[in-house]
Amino acid sequence: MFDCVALVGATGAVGRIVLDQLHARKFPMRRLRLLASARSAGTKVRYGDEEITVELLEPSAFAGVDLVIASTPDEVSAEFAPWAVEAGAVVVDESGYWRMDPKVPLVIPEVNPQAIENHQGIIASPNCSTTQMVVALAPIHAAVGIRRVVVSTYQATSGAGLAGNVELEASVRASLDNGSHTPSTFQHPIGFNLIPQIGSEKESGYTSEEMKMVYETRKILGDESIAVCPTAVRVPVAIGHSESILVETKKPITAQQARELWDAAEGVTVVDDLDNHVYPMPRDCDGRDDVFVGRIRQDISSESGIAFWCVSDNLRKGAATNAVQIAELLARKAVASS
Ligand code: 2RA
Repeated sequence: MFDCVALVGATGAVGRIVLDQLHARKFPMRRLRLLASARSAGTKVRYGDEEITVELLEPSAFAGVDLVIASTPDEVSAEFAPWAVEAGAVVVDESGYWRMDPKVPLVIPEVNPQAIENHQGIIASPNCSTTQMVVALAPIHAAVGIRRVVVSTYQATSGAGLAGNVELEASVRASLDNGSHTPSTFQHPIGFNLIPQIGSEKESGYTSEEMKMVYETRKILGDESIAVCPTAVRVPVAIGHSESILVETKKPITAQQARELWDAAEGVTVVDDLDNHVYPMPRDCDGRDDVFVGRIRQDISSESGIAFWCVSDNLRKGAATNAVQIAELLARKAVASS
């Protein structure tokens, strides 16, 4: 049982779901505090039957806090996480700032829970597009080894926060009314459109979002030899990232064997009956915590590969749920060592 947990970023799209999850999963804590920038400090936020007033995020705010769960932009995390660690708290961080720091474990509880053992105060939760892919890849990698992954993403507008969904709605309405809407969150109008750019150019023509899928996948699976070729695309869907994934394996594997591995895997639900038009779709995965796989088939273009379709609620398993599950691992570890 934690004496005091602080949630940083409680008023954002992910923070709201972290609050719901802490309550729904009866997270073991005596007190919850909410911290945010001056813009949100003073706001009242509902937590179950309580109303909690958001306090200002400043160094002294972490006195007496055991655990921090944070969903903030990278630059905010860069500043506040050291304050929290200095005050003796453990930080579960959803931003991108700490993920590739060699001293920071990057954790998906179903995949590499053991990595939390080596934390030095900060534990990072992966990017949403990486998390769902790696949950699906992990059982295949453990069984037959993965050589290469080719992935195209279809990412929901909520990946860009509440502003992304406001912009989706405004853009769709403007298109229907034959009007125009000037985008501010995305590079182009997102209504009735697809935008093959998420993030900024990072290296060799790949974006920052795409390179996260390369580096984070290798770190979580603990295998620097895995080759990943990603294309990240923003689509006019509010919630639920989808991914078309082709995996080249070291040893051959049949579609049936892959299906059996996923059936047995924690956190994965197989939804796969093409004859009856059954496969995962964002509408059906919205509000659910699992990673859904379907359209499972052998790669007809190579000797050893599997192609599949993977969908998950980007705000849940892609962010809030994964962070709360990491916090639950820490809670179990604290009980085991007391
Ligand atoms: C996005 N992956 O969808 C990002 C959010 N972390 O924009």
